[in-house]
Amino acid sequence: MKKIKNQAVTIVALTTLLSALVLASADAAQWNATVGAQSNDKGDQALAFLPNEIWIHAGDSITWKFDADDIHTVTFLRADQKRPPFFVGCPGFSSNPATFDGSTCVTTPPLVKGQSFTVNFPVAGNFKLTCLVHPNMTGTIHVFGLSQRLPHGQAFYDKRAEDERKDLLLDPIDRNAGRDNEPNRNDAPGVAAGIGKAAATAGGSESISVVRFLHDPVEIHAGQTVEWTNLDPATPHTITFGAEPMDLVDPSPDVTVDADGARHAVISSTSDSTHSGFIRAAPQERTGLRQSPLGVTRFRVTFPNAGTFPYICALHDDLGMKGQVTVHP
Ligand SMILES: [Cu+2]
Repeated sequence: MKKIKNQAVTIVALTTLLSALVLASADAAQWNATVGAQSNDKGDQALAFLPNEIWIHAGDSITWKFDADDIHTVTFLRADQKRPPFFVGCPGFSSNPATFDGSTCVTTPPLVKGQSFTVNFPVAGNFKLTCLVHPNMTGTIHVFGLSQRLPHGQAFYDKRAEDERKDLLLDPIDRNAGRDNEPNRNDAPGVAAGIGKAAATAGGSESISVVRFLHDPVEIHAGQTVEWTNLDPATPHTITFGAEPMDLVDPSPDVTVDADGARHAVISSTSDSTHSGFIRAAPQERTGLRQSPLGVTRFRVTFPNAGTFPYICALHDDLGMKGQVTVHP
C-alpha cells in the first residue's frame, strides 16, 4: 500500500514537472535573423546584422543564419569586458546553442554562409550584439519580461532585414571616388584599395564594404610609383605581392615610411615579395578616451623595372580582391 502511494506521488510529481516543461516550451518563441549579405560576385559586403534590433521575451531564443563569405561572429560581451580579437573569443568560443544572461560572454568563432548559431536569453535586459571581426557592426537585443507586450512579430523583422540588406547592397557607392582628384605630383597612378560607407539604425551601426581594387589593372612605365588608398571607414585591406606572410597586420621588413606617414616599398623583380600590412582608417574617437592614432591609409610601390606584377589583398583574396600592375619599359 505504501509502495503504491509512493508511486502515485512520483507520478503526480512527474506530471507536474512535465506540464511545467510543456508550458515553458509553448511560451518560449524562436526568432530568426541574418548575419551579413553580399552581392553575387562577393565584391560588395554588407557588414550588418539583419535586422540589428529585435524585441523578445525572456526565455526566447534567436537563431542567426550567416549569409556571407566574409567572416563574422555573433558576440555578446559582458558589460565591463574589453573587446577581444576575434580569434581569441571570450576567450574561447561558445557551443551552439548558447545562453546569454549578461554575466558570461558568448561568442561564435568566425562563421560564413550556410552556418547558423542560436542564443537563448533567459533574463530581461537590453543587450549589445557585436561582430568581433567588424567593430562597426553592432545591434541591440531587447529582452522583455513576460508581462510586457512585444512590439513586432517575425514578419516585421523579415521585412526589416530585407529593407536593410537592400539599403546597404543597392545604395550606389561612388566607385570613382578618389579618382577625380588632381593627379598626384609624384605622377603616381592611384588605386582605391577598397571603398565603403558607414550607416546606422536605432539599434546600432552597419556598413557596406566594396572589397575590390578599383581603377585596376594599372599600367605604368619603369621608374613610376603606384599609390593604393583605402577609402573604407573601417575595413582594413592589404596590398601583398609574392609570398603571403604569416603576420598580416604589420608590413614586411622591406617597407619604409614616407614623410606623410604612407608606407612605401620598391619591387625590382617579379620574384620580389612585399606586404603593406593593414591599410586602414583610424578608429572612431570617444570622448574621455585617449584619441586613436592616425590611420595608415596609403601604400606606395615603386617599380624600377618592367614586368607584370600580380597582387592580392591577403584578407579578401578569397572574395576576389586581386589586382595587377603592368610595368612597361
Ligand atoms: Cu581587403
